[in-house]
Amino acid sequence: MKMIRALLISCLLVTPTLSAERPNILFIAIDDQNDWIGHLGGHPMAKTPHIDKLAERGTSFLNAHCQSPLCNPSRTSLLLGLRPTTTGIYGLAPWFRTLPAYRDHVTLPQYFASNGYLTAATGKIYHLGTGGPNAPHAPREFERIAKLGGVGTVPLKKIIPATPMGNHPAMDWGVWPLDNDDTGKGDYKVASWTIEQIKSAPKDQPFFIAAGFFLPHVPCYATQKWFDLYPDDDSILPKILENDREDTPRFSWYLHWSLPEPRLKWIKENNQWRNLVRSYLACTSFVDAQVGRLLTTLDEAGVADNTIVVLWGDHGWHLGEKGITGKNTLWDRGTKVPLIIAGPGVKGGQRCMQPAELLDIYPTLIELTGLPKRDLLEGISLAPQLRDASTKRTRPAITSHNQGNHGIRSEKWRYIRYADGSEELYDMIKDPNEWQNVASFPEHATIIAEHKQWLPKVDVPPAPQSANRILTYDKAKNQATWEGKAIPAKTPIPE
Ligand SMILES: [Ca+2]
Ligand SMILES: [Ca+2]
Repeated sequence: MKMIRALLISCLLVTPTLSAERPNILFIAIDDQNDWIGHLGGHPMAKTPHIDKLAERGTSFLNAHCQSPLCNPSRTSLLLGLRPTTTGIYGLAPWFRTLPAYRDHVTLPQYFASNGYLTAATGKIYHLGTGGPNAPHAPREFERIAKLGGVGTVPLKKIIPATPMGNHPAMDWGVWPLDNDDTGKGDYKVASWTIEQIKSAPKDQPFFIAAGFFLPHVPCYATQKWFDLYPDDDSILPKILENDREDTPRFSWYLHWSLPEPRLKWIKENNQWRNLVRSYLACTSFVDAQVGRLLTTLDEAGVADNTIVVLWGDHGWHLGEKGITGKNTLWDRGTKVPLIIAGPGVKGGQRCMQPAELLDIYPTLIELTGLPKRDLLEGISLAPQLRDASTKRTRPAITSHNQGNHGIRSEKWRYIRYADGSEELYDMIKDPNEWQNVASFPEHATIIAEHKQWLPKVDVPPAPQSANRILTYDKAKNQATWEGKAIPAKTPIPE
């Protein structure tokens, strides 16, 4: 009997981390958030004290990039652990569960649920919030969900003048609501529900709780107090180069050929540039405050030391740079995202300059929590960088926007190759704004050859039912097609 007890005790001692001892995960997504975050330095005036504090106690990746510069494909890639070039999901549709190959694919939260975690989510985690329709009897994306989020209260009519390409209702920004009350905003409610989930989480089970914030996605409305953080003059505008697109290929325009997001020309002519920039920054600061509410709750609930916090944005956003507003580009402004990881197993106060991908989050969380490894994930765990930020990563960050168009971002360079073979190359140390395309300089031939090796080997056409922001290219006919309509070769670029 004694021997059996001794055996039992020794078994217990070597048993891998018991489920209840595994760290919790707080998973925070911010929609359309570029690197205009205080410590990331994308905008010198950006005020995000709570996100910066999170970065201080964790590791922040200053060279992190999405796998696709658009909501649905970026989020699908992160949550499946697969590149858009593998799944063929490049547009706002389809919802991946409608494709037979991914109907039963175990997503990141499902993997944690199947390993003993309580999973809960609200707001925008998937492009369809907390998930879309699942196959009968298939597990949901999260066990507990609340359909909250989005912009929340909106004015009766748009604040800004009618915008080109159909005056889309989302193309709006400014001070709203006027009574300075934030509690009617979708993101405020997302934070409040998440706080309740953290407080009421069982003590004998680890949690994976996800909060998906909508702002600063358009329409970017914020109350006056967030605007007051920023000067109402032109010092707020990002630095741009006039005629910056003179040295970018015509094909670069095809990636955002015809969209409701206004071009810089319209923004300037309608005196909306400063308003848009301030609105975006005001929304960023408001969301930062909601992140702060969540972090305070971790402390108050006594779980901060045993919770891994991951904060990420799904892609960047242009606010006049390269003559446009919005997403759908392969430059840093369109691909670079905040990515911060803090908590057990992560060294604090680190800034990592190594290229990182949102795709890496899935394997990273598996490694940090000690769950069994999963095959077929295309990301690479960031755990080595979370211990020592200077640890080299051989693979650059790769972003794809529809089949054949890829951006390759290494520590020093950005290389872009479009489906028609046209190219861009930027020296990101000397030219961080990507103003001078040096792809045609003979001395860079070796650099281009090195980066070309990383173009995806698997690069499938759009999946069935693909729609919205789909670009295809017929090489034999040299014909590009945007959202089902052929783009005539010499037609002027839409303004
Ligand atoms: Ca987005
Ligand atoms: Ca240029």
